[in-house]
Amino acid sequence: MGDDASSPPLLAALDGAVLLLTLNRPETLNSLTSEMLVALDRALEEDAAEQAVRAVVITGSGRGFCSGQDLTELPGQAGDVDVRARLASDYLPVIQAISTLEKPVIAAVNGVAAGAGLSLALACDLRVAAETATLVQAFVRIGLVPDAGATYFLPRLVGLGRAVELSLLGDTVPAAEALRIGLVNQVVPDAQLLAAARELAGRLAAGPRSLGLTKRLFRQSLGSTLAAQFDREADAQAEAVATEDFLEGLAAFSEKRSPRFRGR
Ligand code: T3D
Repeated sequence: MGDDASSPPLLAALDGAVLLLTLNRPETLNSLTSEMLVALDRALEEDAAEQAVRAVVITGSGRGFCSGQDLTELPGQAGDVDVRARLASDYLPVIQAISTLEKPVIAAVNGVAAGAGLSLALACDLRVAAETATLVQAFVRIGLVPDAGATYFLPRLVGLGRAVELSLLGDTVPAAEALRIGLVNQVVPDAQLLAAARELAGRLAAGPRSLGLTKRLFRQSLGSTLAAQFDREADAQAEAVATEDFLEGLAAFSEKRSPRFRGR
């Protein structure tokens, strides 16, 4: 299941202005194969770039969100695979695509997010978790280092001390604890996860073009100085004031009504 034509490794569905991407290898808790990563990259670079799409939700089918790299594809078991090449060719494009897409991307963490599966969730803009979901920096358990952007995003989300602790110990973090330490933004009852993620995505999808510019600014700020950020904010604001959405925002304010943003 998950790898033949009748059951592709990634499902994509458009729900209004929200693109729902479902990792679809439930028998291995949606472990990441090259085929799945290529499909995910294509969906993020092409489908998500469509004008009609204004927010993206990534989730998993079955009881897991994503168990990370498919261990049956690792070197030693599946031939002499070059890990550097695989990370550069399969993982980096996906993580970059999420990060640079100027539309909100939400991870709906329905079950365990482990290893690079957690990295995938960390790269998203917001994380909504089911109350029985768990998150684990699983790399240490098999003698690897955190990868797929985990050492970049994790300390920025939870602080260096907590990031090191989670990565050295590899302990399972329940959803409630993940919420407490800022690893996820929201925890909801399992049965309400997709509805909650869709509602949040729908709200963001109805937002102005400036959401994408805001995302860009925060991404740039991570390695920036205050002075450089002032410049970038000014550039982005110059773009924002030139949008139809800004005019609509002003009109709605003066007419005392809710704005109808169109994402441009
Ligand atoms: O070269 C490179 O690309 C390096 C890059 C590395 C990036 C990484 O992501 S490294 C980390 C890889 N992920 C892991 O190490 C996690 C492995 N999985 C687990 O530790 C556990 O499965 C979980 C903690 C995620 C969940 O545990 P549990 O008890 O809920 O489920 P389970 O019974 O262990 O798993 C269910 C099935 O999924 C099972 O198959 P079976 O026995 O029913 O036939 C299990 O083997 C399979 N599965 C789970 N994770 C993976 C997997 N199969 C392949 N690859 C997996 N990652």
